Amino acid sequence: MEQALATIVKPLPAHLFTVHDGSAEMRWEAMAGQGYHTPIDRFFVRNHTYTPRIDSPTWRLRLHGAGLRCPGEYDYGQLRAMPSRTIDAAIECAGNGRRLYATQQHNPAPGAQWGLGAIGVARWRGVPLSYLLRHAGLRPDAVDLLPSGLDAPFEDYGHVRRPLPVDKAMADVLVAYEMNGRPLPPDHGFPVRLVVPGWVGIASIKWLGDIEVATRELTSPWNTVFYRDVTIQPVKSAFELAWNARLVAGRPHILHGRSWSGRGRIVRVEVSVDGGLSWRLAAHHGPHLVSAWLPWHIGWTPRRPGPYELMARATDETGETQPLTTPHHAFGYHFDAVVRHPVSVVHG
Ligand SMILES: Nc1nc2c(c(=O)[nH]1)N[C@H]1C(S)=C(S)[C@@H](COP(=O)(O)O)O[C@H]1N2
Ligand SMILES: [Mo]
Repeated sequence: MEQALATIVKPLPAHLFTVHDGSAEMRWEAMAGQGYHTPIDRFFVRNHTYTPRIDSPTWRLRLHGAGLRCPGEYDYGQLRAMPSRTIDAAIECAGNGRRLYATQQHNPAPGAQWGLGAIGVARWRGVPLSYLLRHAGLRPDAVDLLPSGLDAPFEDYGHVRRPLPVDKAMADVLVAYEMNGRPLPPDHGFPVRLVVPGWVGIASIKWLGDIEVATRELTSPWNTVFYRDVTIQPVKSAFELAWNARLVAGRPHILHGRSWSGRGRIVRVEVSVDGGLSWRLAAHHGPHLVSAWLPWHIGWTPRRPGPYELMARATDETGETQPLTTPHHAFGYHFDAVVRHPVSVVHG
């Protein structure tokens, strides 16, 4: 539990999480048998420094900059009294799957060696950012926002902050204060975070303290040094199984998984149990939401014991399909290739 003391507040039991430096990845087997949403006790945490403890009665959200006619401050009660919206949306780190550049493409990328567990889907409730911006008198010549976090500055780069174009801000971004029906937990941004559907996780600034609204394009180290040229999350899939899971030969199994894309709904998922020689369509179940994931399943009765590689390949509504290999990325972002998930089939 020492690492939890250092950076993350919630418990990080080894059957739910793998810890990387100050961050914690969900184990995919922890989604087996769960409902549509990722429970908070297993939702991944990505912190640049550590989870701050913020006191909601004294907290304020400051809106300022040349793009607003009525800059000002909002307290927690004011935000909670405004019209709210609820959305089911994924938050996924741009570096999710980074380890696979090394293990599957023999070309490691530096950074936290996430497997596929740096994603979660939650039910978020809060104030539409569009409502708040109109309330603060958004000017027609506003171009970019700069939402900034209240966590400790990261190295010499200052507070975690990343420009957000006004068009996206007005489209579907939420200033969220609830996650899965409860106040945001400290690790996920209490009292308030942004939820930016479909975009790289860094856009969803936690522990929101202020938003500058500018009439020119803005930059920060989080779009010039880190997470440069990554915006919308590509299509990916995962099995709800442990890495190297053991399955008994000669018995019917139902393989469960989920697929998602920042570009839109998933329309097709194919599964191969023979290293990609043949593919079968998986069956869909559960909601089919634009900013979240599609749960699916497929039957499999492995006949012979031995090592196998399970593969799942999804296609989204824009026609984008997961490739078998993906171009290398120096920072290890956007690993979207079909993942070869090893399992061992054992005698019953
Ligand atoms: N203020 C602040 N916001 C932040 C971060 C951070 O370290 N500080 N990490 C970002 C990154 S890189 C990701 S992937 C998501 C992770 O959200 P989660 O920890 O709630 O899963 O939060 C983003 N928002
Ligand atoms: Mo991230």
